[in-house]
Amino acid sequence: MIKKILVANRGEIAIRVMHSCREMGITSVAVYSEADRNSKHVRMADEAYYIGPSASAESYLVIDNIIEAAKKSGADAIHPGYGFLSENATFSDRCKNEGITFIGPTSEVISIMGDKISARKKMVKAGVSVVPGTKENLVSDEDALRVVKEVGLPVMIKASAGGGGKGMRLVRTEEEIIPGVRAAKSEALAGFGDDTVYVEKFVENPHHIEFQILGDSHGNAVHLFERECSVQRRHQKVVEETPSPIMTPELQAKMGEQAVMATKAVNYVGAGTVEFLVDDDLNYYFLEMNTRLQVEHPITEQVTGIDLVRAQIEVADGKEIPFKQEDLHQQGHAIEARVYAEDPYSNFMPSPGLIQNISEPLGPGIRHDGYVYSGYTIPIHYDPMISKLIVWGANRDEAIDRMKRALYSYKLSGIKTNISFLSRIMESEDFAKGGYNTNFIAKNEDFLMAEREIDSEVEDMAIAATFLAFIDKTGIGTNSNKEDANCTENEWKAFGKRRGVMRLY
Ligand code: MV4
Repeated sequence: MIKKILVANRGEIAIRVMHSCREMGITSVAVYSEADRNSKHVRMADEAYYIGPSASAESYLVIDNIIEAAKKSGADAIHPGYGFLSENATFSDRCKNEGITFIGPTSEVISIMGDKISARKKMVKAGVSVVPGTKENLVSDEDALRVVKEVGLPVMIKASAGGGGKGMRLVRTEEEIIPGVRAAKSEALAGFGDDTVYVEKFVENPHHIEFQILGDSHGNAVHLFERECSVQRRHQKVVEETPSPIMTPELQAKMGEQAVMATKAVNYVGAGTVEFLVDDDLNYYFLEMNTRLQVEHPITEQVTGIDLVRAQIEVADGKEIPFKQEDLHQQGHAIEARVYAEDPYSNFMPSPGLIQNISEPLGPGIRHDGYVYSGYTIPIHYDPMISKLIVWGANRDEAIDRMKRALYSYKLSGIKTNISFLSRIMESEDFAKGGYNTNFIAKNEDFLMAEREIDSEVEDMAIAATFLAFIDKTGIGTNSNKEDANCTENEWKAFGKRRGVMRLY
């Protein structure tokens, strides 16, 4: 029986995992790097172990250090969260050899799915619809020309060791084939130390729709419906929702069945995600399988009522999935918006630093999975995601309205965030209509980039409040500091913006 879990991660996901541990009466163990001494996941855990310098490569990615902490603490299981070592076959294997339960699939399954050619082969054999293309590695230029002709232009050249958009090349014309394959190969070699590439038919304007799956060690597998993840920027998801606005009962039944087939084909034990591309005619194609808990898992939890981390722990502990497919239903609608410490108006440059004040949204249907607090300094070393704002509504319109309210009341000062950009997504017509695809952000760039107009009355009040705060803080404009008495309104505004006072509305 699992009694003590080491969480080999940081930030919001470490905290999320610990919430389930606490509810299950399981002792939690945190690990932390130098930069994370004051992080919330360390305070929240029952125990914490230092694992090295701030750089992930010297701490969260060092298998020996994590195993050493697990041994010292007497943890009987390790939850890897997402990112870091979560899809590392060597780590899964090492845990097993050390007698520690890895909360995730076996190293064999991670390896199969990590190699995109082998994943495609496995899925074809299991009867899953994959993107038309080849199974083989392209070695020579002749290979490339022949195979691309077979598949038919346009095509995507992809790195077998890649995934998530890394090492991809779009080829539209015959002249581009050889340079495209060569470029993809050298990119793959530089990025992954492996120049194996394959060809897929290019799916125009696809929707990215993924299915949550769960498998146990007794041969059971279920899906927990889909997540629409087409709102992405540079292969980084920004907003996800479930159900997908383009889903139909028929399509859901077919894709869900395929996701379960994929799960059973590899005897998958744990929570995972089967990604599909879906075109405008609702043709769907297996893309890849993620063998971890995903960032966006909460929207599935909100509409199914299932605690996915609890389920992961139970199946890792050898138990059967405690529900059947026919017991699962989607109730209402959930949306997640990822809040990043970045400046959308300066090319989304990361903006780590001191959070002067955070006041997060509350109220019915709102879930906030975060880890930062007022006075916390976001380290430069890790992902700039601050939190995930998840809303639930009885239907899609209610969920969108709720997300707007949540975003408008989210106050975060000291650093730049993408909160106003997220608000614009919620306000956009294309999002409201719901038929958007992976081109959504590019297509709506002008609208999304226009900063929210601030209601002028509220702005006046904010300026007045800011002015008072400015005087209070600096003494400028008072008798004690006559010299600066003529400071301008813009200065107050700038001061207010830095303090987050302009976000009062
Ligand atoms: C594709 C594709 C079109 N056709 N494959 C990007 C991320 C990686 N997981 C696969 N990706 C794509 N693969 C074929 N055969 C278009 C994309 C793609 C994309 C996919 C999902 C979400 C956003 C995307 C943005 C650009 C391209």
